[in-house]
Amino acid sequence: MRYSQSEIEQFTHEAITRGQCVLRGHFPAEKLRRWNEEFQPLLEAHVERERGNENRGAQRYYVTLPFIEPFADEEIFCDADVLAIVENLVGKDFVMCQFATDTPLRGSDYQDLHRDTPPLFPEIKVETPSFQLAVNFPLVDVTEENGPFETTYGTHLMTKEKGLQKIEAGEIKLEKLMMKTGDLMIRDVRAIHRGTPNKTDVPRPMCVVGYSRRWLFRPEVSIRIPRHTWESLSWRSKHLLRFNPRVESLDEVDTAEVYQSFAY
Ligand SMILES: O=C(O)CCC(=O)C(=O)O
Repeated sequence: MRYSQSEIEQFTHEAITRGQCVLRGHFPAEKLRRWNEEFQPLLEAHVERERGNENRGAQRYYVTLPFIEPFADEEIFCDADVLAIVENLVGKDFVMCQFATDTPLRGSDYQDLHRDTPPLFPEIKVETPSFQLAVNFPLVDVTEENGPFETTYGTHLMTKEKGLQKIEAGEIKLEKLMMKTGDLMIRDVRAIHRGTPNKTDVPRPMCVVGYSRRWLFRPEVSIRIPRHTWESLSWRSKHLLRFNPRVESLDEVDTAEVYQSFAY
């Protein structure tokens, strides 16, 4: 591990109180640049297939990553520091439920402010500790121009209405997150956020690895694991991925995105 126990606790504290923490320069940037090259044809094919479906906003695409090389890489989704913080936040035996990308292209716009999940108990208007996390990392450097993720601190702990009121009143600020390739963010997906416009000709893919409490089922984001990938995984990865469907090969799988309703 790169971080000491007390540093892991600091990151955990930050994520609990602010809704997110950022680990700078944690993943190998060169590897992620190779991912970006491999990702471009997948993005192009997806844009072609989904033409006319702009449910996340104009020129903004959600693409699930195939769970094969180079993406099915334990150095990324099974990173010891990340998993230690994730376990502190969502408990022992948590699961990995999502492995995808969000990419704004030129022509994208500001999204509405949103969360990625509803609260667990909307009836009582009280937010619980974390139950659903996203680990986000970009495949290119994020700048002012190419659509930085905009987020707010502390809004995961209040109702969405309260959070929006505080943002409106200027009591809580929207913060643009500049991230270099290799930086990663661990966030509670209830923190109110939005995508911003990419004003360049270069796509800005942001990977998202989702981790949930062990009892939470999110059918819209399952990861299909080809048998030969499954057989190569460590015990720890198999445990993380234990509830995801296994398939003989990805050729037989319908790759149409079913994760359409994304904003709460
Ligand atoms: O990657 C981004 O810029 C944010 C996208 C987002 O929040 C979403 O589509 O739910």
